[in-house]
Amino acid sequence: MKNILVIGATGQIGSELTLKLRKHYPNGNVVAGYIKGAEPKGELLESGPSELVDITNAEQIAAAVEKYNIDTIYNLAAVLSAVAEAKPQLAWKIGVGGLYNVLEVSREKNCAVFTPSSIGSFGHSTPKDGTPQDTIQRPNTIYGVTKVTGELLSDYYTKRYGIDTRSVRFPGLISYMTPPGGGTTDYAVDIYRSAAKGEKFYCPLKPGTFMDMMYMPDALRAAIEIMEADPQRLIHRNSFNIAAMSFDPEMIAATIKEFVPGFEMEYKLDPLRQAIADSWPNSLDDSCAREEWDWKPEYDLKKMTEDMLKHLSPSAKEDKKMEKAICVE
Ligand code: AKB
Repeated sequence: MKNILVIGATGQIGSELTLKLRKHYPNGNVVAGYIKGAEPKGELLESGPSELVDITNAEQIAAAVEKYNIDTIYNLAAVLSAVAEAKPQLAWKIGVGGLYNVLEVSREKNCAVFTPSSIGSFGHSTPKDGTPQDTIQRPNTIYGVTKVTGELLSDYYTKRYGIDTRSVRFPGLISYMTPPGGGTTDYAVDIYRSAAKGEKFYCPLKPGTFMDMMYMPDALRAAIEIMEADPQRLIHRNSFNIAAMSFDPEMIAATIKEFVPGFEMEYKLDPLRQAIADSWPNSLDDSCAREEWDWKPEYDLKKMTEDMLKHLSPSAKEDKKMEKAICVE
């Protein structure tokens, strides 16, 4: 039996991962940890327990772990890259102080811990193409600094205290259920929302800005598979490069046009996001994840585009409303 606490359960990853974990471990408790102002709603609220768990409050984490006999914590609390530049102190408090609280509770209560890292953990001095698993990590964003610190701190707790910590470096994540907030890669979500509404998209990044991206179903699978991986096979832990596709704004726009021929995009650059994107790799080499725990993505740009547009189309939204109406009758 698995008892899991998801911290940050109402965010872009958490809202989908919590539901997937509940289906994946039907005999366990998967607790949705949320903060004030971001309470779970709908299926997330109804399909399992939820608890107020602010990652900056170690007592709240410990109380939830105790109450539900938690053995695994998914730590998804983070301030994403662009917002973190406006609030560096908060980014550190949540990204590093919060992780420290999670690791300390896990040391006391013997929990396994998953904390995502990011392509943002790299910087200008990192090889840009086919970025290796083990390479230079000197990011110049506070988000990146918190991610590298998190990788090192997690590895330290494994070596020093035997805590089972594991992680993947997520690319930009693309999903339709819950919008992301404050990231540099978020344009690749916003573009689909504009296309589905028949609106022109104003792209904040310039042509030729390549970054790794991944569709949410692959990201969720990665988060579960890494935690289920045979520890004997793991040479690395914090954190594994994972990749699915790399594209620039021109490529995603062209792929959308295959499905929405009238789609239009214009460039309206955001200098902060451009500077961050320029410091990140173009594409990661994920061969260690493939070798050590059989990582393999299922979605490429075309398959993801088709699925995103299907779910965001006005008719899909109407179908969902109908389903809800039928459920409450
Ligand atoms: C961001 O853009 O900040 C995130 C990330 C790549 O970690 N999506």
